[in-house]
Amino acid sequence: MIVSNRLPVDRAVSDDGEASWRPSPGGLVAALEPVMRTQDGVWVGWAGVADEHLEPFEIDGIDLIPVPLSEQEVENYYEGFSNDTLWPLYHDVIAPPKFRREWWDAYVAVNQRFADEAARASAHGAAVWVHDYQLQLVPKMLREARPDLVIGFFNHIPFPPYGIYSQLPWRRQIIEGLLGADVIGFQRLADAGNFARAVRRLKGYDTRGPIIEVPIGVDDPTSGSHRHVTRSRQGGLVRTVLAMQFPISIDAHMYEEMASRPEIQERARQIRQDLGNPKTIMLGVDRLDYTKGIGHRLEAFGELLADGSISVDDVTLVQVASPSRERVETYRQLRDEIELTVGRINGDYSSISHTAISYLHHGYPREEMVALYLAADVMLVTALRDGMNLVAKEYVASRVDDDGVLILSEFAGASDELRQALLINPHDIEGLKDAMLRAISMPKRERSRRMRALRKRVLTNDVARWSAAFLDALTRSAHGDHPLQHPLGHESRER
Ligand code: GDG
Repeated sequence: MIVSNRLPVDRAVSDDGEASWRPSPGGLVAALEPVMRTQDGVWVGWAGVADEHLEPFEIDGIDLIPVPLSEQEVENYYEGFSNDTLWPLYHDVIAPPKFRREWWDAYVAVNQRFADEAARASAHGAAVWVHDYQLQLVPKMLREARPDLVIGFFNHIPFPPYGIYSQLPWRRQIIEGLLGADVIGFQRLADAGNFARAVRRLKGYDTRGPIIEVPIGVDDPTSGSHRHVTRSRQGGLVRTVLAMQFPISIDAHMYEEMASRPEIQERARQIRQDLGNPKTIMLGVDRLDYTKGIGHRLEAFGELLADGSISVDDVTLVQVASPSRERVETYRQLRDEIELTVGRINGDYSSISHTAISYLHHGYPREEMVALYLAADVMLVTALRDGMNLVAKEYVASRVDDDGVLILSEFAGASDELRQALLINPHDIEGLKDAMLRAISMPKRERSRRMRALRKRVLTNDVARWSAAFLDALTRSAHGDHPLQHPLGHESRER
């Protein structure tokens, strides 16, 4: 069973007013769709429409169980606590997090509803995989209701350093909520380390590498299960929880297959032609989010035009900024800032025949995204903080021609693996400009060499491997066997 804030569907209304459901795009969905289709799964989540009670339904072979949310809960639990408290806090307070007690109350109530729904619908001894920062209290609530379940949790976004995390007025409750899981997955080693530190500081529990020892009877009073109960060095009974990195990936073969289709390659040529066949096309693809560093990238690009290092005759930037969280004020402000900057740069440097920046505030079909990836000579991923960043991996998987240069922020989780990219610090505008110029003039041989190495990595560590590794750790944990060695072959944390 999967439990996530959103079910992997969107409601579509046809011209004659008929409503139906279609699979929706997005990071989590892109990652789990292939797993669920092959594993006879049940998915618990919100269908994305407030104030409606929906019966369970099926889509593409996956059973979906909708959890209802009222309009007020969407405001307080989702837009408020999840996206205006936790999101900025967990992304290094790039924007100031707001701490509102009524948002927290809604977060607790909604987490309880998700836990109740999952407890009701899961078979005896089932494995339940809870996802992301919106549902951090669910593992504990679920364990209390159903001690027979094996519970996994995966955090798709970073887990912040303790100095930042400790600002959260409800920092203890969240840690206790997460510790209800048997396995807690993070994107990066550093995230797992930050979590272990928070556990030590707030709860005083012992951690040994990725193993956390939770004293029995303190946080686990109702557990009738004696799975992985051992004796601690101090002699008390403890439950062990595994908290470590499971870097997420993509369905790389699907991107490869799409990029090999003649009609998508033709569309890529068409895009190049429509842009006036410039020497270099740079591309950014992001949800319009302040964590993605879109402003920093525009600043660097604008300065290169201003100082004459590049000209609109030769280089153009395509920025897809898909609409996101538009009811949250910080996101509205961001949109205004980005669009002001794009307007200024285009006003100053575009000519009648060449546009400096093609700014597209739309969502596109996946086929069009792949065509854009194929058309782009340089891909810009300049996140200020990002759990992983799937776009970087999608670009690489799509480059079946072994060409193209990836500029990648070291603050994105993907930079742990994609070492052959041009790694940058997005705050260092000079460094970013240098990387852009280097990418533009990189010889074909070096581009191919780097891209081949990147592709090998992404095609090997794909999403199937990610979910298999997580589920393997979860299954082993059900048998009281916590692996100390990372299943993907990464080294375990030093003790
Ligand atoms: C979170 C974490 C982590 C975007 N615009 C369109 C579109 N997309 C797709 C991309 C990609 C996905 O959405 C975005 O994934 P990212 O990983 O880049 O970023 P987040 O949305 O912030 O995701 C992140 C991820 O969860 C998974 O764990 O990597 O760090 O923040 O797949 O292609 N897809 C389509 N049209 C668009 O316009 N079809």
